Amino acid sequence: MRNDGTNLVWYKQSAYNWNEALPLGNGRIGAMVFGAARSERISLNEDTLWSGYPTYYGDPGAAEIYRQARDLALQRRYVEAQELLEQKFTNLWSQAYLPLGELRLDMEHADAVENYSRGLDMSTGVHTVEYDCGGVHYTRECFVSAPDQVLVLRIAADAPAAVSCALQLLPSLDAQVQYGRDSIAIEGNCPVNHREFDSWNEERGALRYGETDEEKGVGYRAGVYAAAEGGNIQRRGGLRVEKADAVTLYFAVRTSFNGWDKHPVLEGKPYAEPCCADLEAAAAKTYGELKNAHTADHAALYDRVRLELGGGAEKLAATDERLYAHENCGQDPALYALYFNFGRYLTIAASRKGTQPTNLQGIWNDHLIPPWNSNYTVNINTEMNYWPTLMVDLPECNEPLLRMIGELAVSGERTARDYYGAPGFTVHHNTDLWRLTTPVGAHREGCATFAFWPMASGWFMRHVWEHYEYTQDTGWLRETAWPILKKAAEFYSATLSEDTDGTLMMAPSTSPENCYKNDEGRPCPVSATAAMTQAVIQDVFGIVVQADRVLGLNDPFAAHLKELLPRLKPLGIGRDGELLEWAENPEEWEIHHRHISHLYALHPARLITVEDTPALAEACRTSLERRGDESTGWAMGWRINQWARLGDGDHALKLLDIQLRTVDGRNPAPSSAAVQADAVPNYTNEGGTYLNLFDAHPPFQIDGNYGACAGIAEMLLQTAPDGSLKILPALPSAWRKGAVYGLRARGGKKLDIVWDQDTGKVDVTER
Ligand code: FUC
Repeated sequence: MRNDGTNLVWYKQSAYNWNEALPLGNGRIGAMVFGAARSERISLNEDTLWSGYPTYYGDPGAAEIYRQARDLALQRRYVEAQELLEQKFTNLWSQAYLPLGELRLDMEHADAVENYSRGLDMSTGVHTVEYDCGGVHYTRECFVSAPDQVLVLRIAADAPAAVSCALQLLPSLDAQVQYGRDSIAIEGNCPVNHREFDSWNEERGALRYGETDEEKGVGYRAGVYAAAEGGNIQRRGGLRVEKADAVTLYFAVRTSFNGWDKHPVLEGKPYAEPCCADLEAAAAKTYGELKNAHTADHAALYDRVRLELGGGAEKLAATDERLYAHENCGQDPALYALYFNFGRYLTIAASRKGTQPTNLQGIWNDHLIPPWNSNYTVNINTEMNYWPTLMVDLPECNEPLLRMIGELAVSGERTARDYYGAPGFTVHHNTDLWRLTTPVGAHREGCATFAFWPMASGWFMRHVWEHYEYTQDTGWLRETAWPILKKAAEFYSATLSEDTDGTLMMAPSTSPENCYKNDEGRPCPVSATAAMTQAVIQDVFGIVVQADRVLGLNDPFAAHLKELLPRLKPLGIGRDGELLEWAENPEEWEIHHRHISHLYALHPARLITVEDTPALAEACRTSLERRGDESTGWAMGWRINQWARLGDGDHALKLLDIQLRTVDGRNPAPSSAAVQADAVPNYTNEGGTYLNLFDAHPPFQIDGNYGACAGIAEMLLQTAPDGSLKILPALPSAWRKGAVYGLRARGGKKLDIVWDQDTGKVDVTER
């Protein structure tokens, strides 16, 4: 394992729990490697292994309810609007992302081992476990190959006939297990997460395995095949490898998933044969061939960007020791580069062309009933997952998100029509493999806070537009993006209402998950409009106008939006100088709320900038100060980006430092507000980082990893709305000397930046 302090995540002990295991993936197959010398556990996932099948939770009366709620909101009768929306507008919850199973390996050697280490080399995507036992040096390498679509694990020893082990493939779901002479397979169908109103566990649902084909979920087959060099393999419970010189295991999985709108059984894809074919094709190659193909494919993406922040011998220490030392105020600038690289690594491992986009846990989940269903929460989380993608030059990894947006533009058409009587399409705050677009909440009291929010379709247009901005692919903009952009704008232009002052707004609105204190002293999320709603709409209209100009279309609809733009209700400033979050200026119910959605215009959009709208930028700063720094994992990730946009690198770094604090409660000299490992889902403001560098909401949620990675990129390079580059716009004073190679700017530029704050020298090379 090559260790330069920025590419290797490594430890001197095996993982104590799942949040210490290390992630591998090829976008589709996910693996968490625990790495124990004697008893290896590898927890397995496949990105289309979700509960359910295509379902539409329609409600023919919903559009009328929306109109009534709108009229109430326009009259500022918010409590009545909220009750109406919650009781009559919300519907059932999303389906869930499911675990596949576990590969177990028991080595037949003594318990006591020496010189143990395990590590993930992010530059190769290979996980290695090494140790000595009984005078023999053992090496175990594991990777998940994109070119060969298999997980490969090889156990080797420096003495002949030293590898004896037992092997099991354990399903997480109800499945049939089949044993061959040197293989094990599991086959089954996913359950359906049965949803109903008024059930005590309506959000989590009840997993049910279907009896008939109609009732069954995604079919799958996963298999492991073992090839021993020397020795032999026998069937004993699982498989037993005896006295081999080395053994290579191949793992493959395929599912029947055939698209969001196809029943996975009645219209499913074949999967058993393809799974066997993957195994056969891989087993026909040598280990060296598989590993070379994998590392070449991985490095071609990973090597595009490099960040250097200096550092000395401290960077060679084990990752957990570095995290603890950092938290205890040690200096380890290379730790930021390691964490930045981890974000890039996770993009490559979890989002590849043709796969599903990353969900709340990327592609790694071992819970049968995962927190928040491990779904796509699209009022921040999914979007955040894709913030770094284009900046760190991985446009091909953006494809799964763009494809999902295209699919939502189809599934969300019905929701726009049935729930709003509007054209175009809309997406509320949750979606899943089946491209749910209807509001969830299932009539639960208070659910409007998150469920009434038809703005995700608008937010996604920022991702569509940025894909064009970074790639400059006008063909794609014309053929693929333009119809979607237009459709999103159609929905918002049709749902605008005129306020008493003549301005246009979308009523009612909520500001994701936040509430204000109403006149009765109770929390209320509903308002006539919200800063985020207004900013999203302004952004979408502006994007369509710009796209029309780039494509030279002179589309009359774009001209119509151009006329609407100056009539939209402008963003306002509140009594304390903060950016106004709702239509009026009520007191926040939770002043330190994790969401900072009202600052959408500053980031991710670029409607507010320090240069062009200084008063609003100042209001954003005040809002951030009022909200505070301490928050859940992703919420701190977002704050890093916001502070970077404000040009305050020191504050951005402060946030990064808080995000890097450990949450396992085992820091030998804790100076942080530590929370328990395996914490149950909660909304505390005690986010941070697990020892495997995964972001802790807590619980584990991957968005914070991506958010912080993007935040670091934003500290180093931004593009102003007029296209000019901002080099090192938020460089922290502590990063005296450094370099970043290969970051992308809008307009398709690729830059190398080398700086020295002591001499004031900055070299910029455009590639
Ligand atoms: C949103 C956030 C929560 C959590 C959940 C998955 O509801 O407000 O903090 O991240 O998504």
